[in-house]
Amino acid sequence: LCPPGVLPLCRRPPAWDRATRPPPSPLQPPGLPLASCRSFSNNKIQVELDESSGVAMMKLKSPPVNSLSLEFLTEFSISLEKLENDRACRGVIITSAVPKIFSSGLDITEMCGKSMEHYAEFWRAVQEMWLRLYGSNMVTVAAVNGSSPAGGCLVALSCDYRIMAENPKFSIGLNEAQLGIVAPFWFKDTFVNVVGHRVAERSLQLGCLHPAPEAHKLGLVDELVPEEKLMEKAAAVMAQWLALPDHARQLTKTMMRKAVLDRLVAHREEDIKNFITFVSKESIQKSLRMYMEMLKKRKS
Ligand code: CO8
Repeated sequence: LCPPGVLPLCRRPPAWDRATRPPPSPLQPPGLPLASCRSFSNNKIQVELDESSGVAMMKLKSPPVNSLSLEFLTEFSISLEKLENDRACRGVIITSAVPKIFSSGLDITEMCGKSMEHYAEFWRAVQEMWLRLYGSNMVTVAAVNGSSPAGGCLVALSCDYRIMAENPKFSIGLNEAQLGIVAPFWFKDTFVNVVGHRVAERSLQLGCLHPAPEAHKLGLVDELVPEEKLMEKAAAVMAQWLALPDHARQLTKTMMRKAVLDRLVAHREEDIKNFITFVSKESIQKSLRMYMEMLKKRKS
C-alpha cells in the first residue's frame, strides 16, 4: 500500500481500518466529564482518551515549569507509545497543566555536572521523545498555553498543528544560542520545516524567543486564540484533521517528514557522542551554570 520509498512512520502497522470508522464527534468542552473516557497518568503526564472521538488529551504536569527531565522524557515517550498502540486513539492534543508555562525545555540540571553515562542516557531519551512525536501516525496538535523555550518549542514544532494563547507575555523559540549552546541538527531541521530557512537561520543565530503575536507572524505557530478558547479551538482543529481517511493523511505525513527522521535514525549514536563531547566541555558547563544562576537571580 505504501508508494515506493515511503514507509509508515511508526513501528505500529498503519491502521487503515480505522479510516472506515464513523467520523469523530466533536470533543466536549473542557471541564465536562467525557463520555467513554479512559485515563492514565504518571508523575509527570496525565492522559485522557475520549474513545467516542478517538482523541486523547495529554497534559504536561511537572511543576514548576514542565522541564524535560530524564524521568519526564521517559514518561512522555511511554505515554505516546501507549496511545500509538491503542486502536481507539487517532489524535492527541498536547497542552500544559502548569499555568503560564507550556514547557521550559530540557531540564538544564540534567546537563550539568553529571557523568558521561548520564548524558548518554538523557540524550537518548530526548531523541526517543522526538522520534516518537515527530514520527507519530496520530494527528498531533499542540495547544500552547504558556511560554515554550528550546525543548518546549521542539515539542510544539513536532506536532502537526500549533495553536497558541494570544498572550504577548508567552514566548516560544529555539533560544539555545542564548545559553551558549547549539540546537542539534534535528531541532534545526524540524524548525526549518515549519518556518523556512531564512526565518530559522536568523532566529537560531540570535536565540530568539518570539512573543506569541510575532511567533504567529513568522509561522512558528499556526493560530492565536484567546486563552479561554484554546481547548475548544484545538478540538475543532483536531476534528477537521480527523475527518480525512487516516491512511492518506499518514502517508502524506510520512512523505513530508521521513527524510528528517531518517537522518537522526542513521546518525543516532554519533549524535549522542557529539552531545556528550559538547556538553562535558568546561566552557559549556560554565555557560549552563551561569544561565541557571541568572534564572535564580532574576527570580530574587
Ligand atoms: N531546566 C531546569 N530548571 C529550570 C528550567 C530548565 N529548563 N527552567 C526553569 N527552571 C527552574 C528555575 O531555575 C527555577 O528554579 P528555583 O525555583 O529552584 O529557583 C524554577 O524552575 C522556576 O523558574 P522561574 O522562576 O524562572 O519561573 P518563571 O515562571 O519566572 O519563568 C520560564 C519560567 C520562562 C520557563 C523561565 O524559567 C525560563 O526562561 N527558563 C529557561 C528556559 C530555557 O532557556 N530552556 C532551555 C533549556 S535547553 C534546551 O531545551 C535544549 C538544549 C539542546 C541541547 C543542545 C546541546 C548541548
